[in-house]
Amino acid sequence: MNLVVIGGGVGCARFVMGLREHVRRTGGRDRIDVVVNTADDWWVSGLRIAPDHDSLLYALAGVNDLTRGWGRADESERVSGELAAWGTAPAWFTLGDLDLGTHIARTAWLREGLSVSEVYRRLGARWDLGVTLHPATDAEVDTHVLLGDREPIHFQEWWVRHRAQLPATGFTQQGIEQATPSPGALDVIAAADVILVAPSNPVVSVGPVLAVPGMRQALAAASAPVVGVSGIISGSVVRGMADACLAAIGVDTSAEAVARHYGARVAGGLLDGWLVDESDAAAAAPLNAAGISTRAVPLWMRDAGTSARLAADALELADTLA
Ligand code: FO1
Repeated sequence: MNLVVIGGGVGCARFVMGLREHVRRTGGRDRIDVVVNTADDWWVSGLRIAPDHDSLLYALAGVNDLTRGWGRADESERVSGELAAWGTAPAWFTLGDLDLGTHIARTAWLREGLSVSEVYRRLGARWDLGVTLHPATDAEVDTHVLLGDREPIHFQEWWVRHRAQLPATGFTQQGIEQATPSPGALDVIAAADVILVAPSNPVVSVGPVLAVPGMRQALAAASAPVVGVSGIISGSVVRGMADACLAAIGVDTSAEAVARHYGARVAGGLLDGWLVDESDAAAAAPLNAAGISTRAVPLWMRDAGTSARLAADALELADTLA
């Protein structure tokens, strides 16, 4: 089967690794494509940083820093100190030496005129990922955070420098009106047998993918069922600061509220199905009534086994909806 995942960042990486493990355990005949959020991306010291992509790339390649959740394992930071000394990169944004290798290669290819899609292909070709990564769009659509009467700031500054503690009133992706979905994203969505929405940040990782003009239409027109996985368990985010993002757009931090935020496909929204943790089983009845077929399963991804089990649960729900 053709399996497509929408998302980006650490939660998506864990989920995709679980899906890859499930595919391997069941004969390895299924194809996995990921439509990756690019709105986290940022220009620093003349280099293009792509956090949601690089978290997936490094995790699937097995070279990721397991504790921080971003960047490379066995990292050093000699160059980062120099960039801070020259003042071309903020001291609060750590760029590891190995990580800089990726940013330099990516920027070199972009300067040669390659598309982001082509850059993804070249970066992924170095390792046997078992998964194909596609940018949601080849256009630059950086998320900026609205801060009421203050000037908006880039998402990375809000997230890293201010730890999402500056009260935000909203998020915009600059330039998104001119963006179109990447050719790869449209192709894999149209050919999908199942579309899975990863337990990523609904606002700054999944939201910007859906905000690309034409993306919602492509997903609505797809013949595949669309099943999402909650990144919130018992009212708390599993990791990251999605609660600050959800609060900024007036959505409660709950598995039920996020599903309603995505909307039922039968009512013009995104979801046919939704997985919540067993501790949130009470959300199933109201969401089923709203047209989102909801199941309560263990959502914690602790290791390859639990992640593969979660992926299998999502595919089983999709199978009932196909
Ligand atoms: N997150 C931090 O909290 N501190 C950092 O210094 C930092 C550097 C960094 C460098 C490259 C990269 O790809 C990601 C990096 N991140 C850092 C993570 C990143 O800011 C966020 O995890 C994502 O953008 C959120 O989805």
